[in-house]
Amino acid sequence: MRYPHDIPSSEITPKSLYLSRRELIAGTAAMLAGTTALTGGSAHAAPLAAAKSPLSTDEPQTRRADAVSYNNFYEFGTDKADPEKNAGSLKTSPWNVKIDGLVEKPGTYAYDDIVKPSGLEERIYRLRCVEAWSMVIPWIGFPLADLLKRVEPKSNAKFVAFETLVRPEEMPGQRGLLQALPWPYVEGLRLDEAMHPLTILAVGMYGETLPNQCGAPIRLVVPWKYGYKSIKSIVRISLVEKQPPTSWSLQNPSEYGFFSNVNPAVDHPRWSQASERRIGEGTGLFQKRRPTLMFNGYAEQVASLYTGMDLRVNH
Ligand SMILES: Nc1nc2c(c(=O)[nH]1)N[C@H]1C(S)=C(S)[C@@H](COP(=O)(O)O)O[C@H]1N2
Ligand SMILES: [Mo]
Repeated sequence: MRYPHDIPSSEITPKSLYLSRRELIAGTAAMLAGTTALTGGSAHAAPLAAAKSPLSTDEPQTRRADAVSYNNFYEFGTDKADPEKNAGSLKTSPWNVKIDGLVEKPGTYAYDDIVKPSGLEERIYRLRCVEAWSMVIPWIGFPLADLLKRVEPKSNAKFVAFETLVRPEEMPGQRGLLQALPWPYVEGLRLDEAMHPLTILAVGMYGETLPNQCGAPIRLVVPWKYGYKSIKSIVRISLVEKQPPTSWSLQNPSEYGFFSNVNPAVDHPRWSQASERRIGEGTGLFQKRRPTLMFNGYAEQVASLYTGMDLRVNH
């Protein structure tokens, strides 16, 4: 069978069509209620203050309404509209993250103990999905390196493994017979990638805490890699010696490599990765495509991590 990830973007309903429909509905509902529409499984979205980071892109931002209604979060269903519909059931408080493996200070850390010691920053980053769409999102978070330094990786730690929550009672995509992925959703980075200043743990976007469908309460954002590396709703971070398994390469090893760096020269086996459509930019016949940039435009900052590697082999 085919999952949404297997479908080239040309086959996917133009976002603009269904978005205009649902915004019409949301807008009408809000008008009737006399309130502003702040929708989206985000019952608990609260304002979040953050300093502006100079590491941001100055490209125009994707509209919030688009960023919170067109999501990949298979724990809540495989359709782009499913996470917004279904993620309201996720309980994000209390939230603990287990940090274990090759660290001097392993433990189960409460959300506040992880987030509070770091100053939050707003970082406007591009997120580029392997399905060849992209968005520009004002994330709020802090460098993953800050957290890793606090738990003191041992010298034999070479990779960082991440895990998402497994809670079928709250995650409809984890129930039933036909499941899109093995759970938990897992991802990994090489330690130097994890320590890179562009790699952040995000706890908010658009000046508020993360809506559930975007990975509340804490998710990874690695802007030079395809979107699936940016694992959501993290409950475990392990420092390990060997390259850890990752969900998409478990599901389809021939199509998804470990590194997953955005690379216009390496096609997905069934479609090109040379160009992308920016969500919200032109619609239908007027849909624009823009050329995809090596490392999603972050080559200057990250290319040196891969010196001497053949990025076609290590894709
Ligand atoms: N736990 C979990 N994390 C996940 C996913 C998922 O299905 N489950 N999907 C990934 C994919 S394929 C993409 S493109 C991004 C999408 O992030 P967004 O919905 O905030 O745009 O989340 C990634 N993180
Ligand atoms: Mo994706």
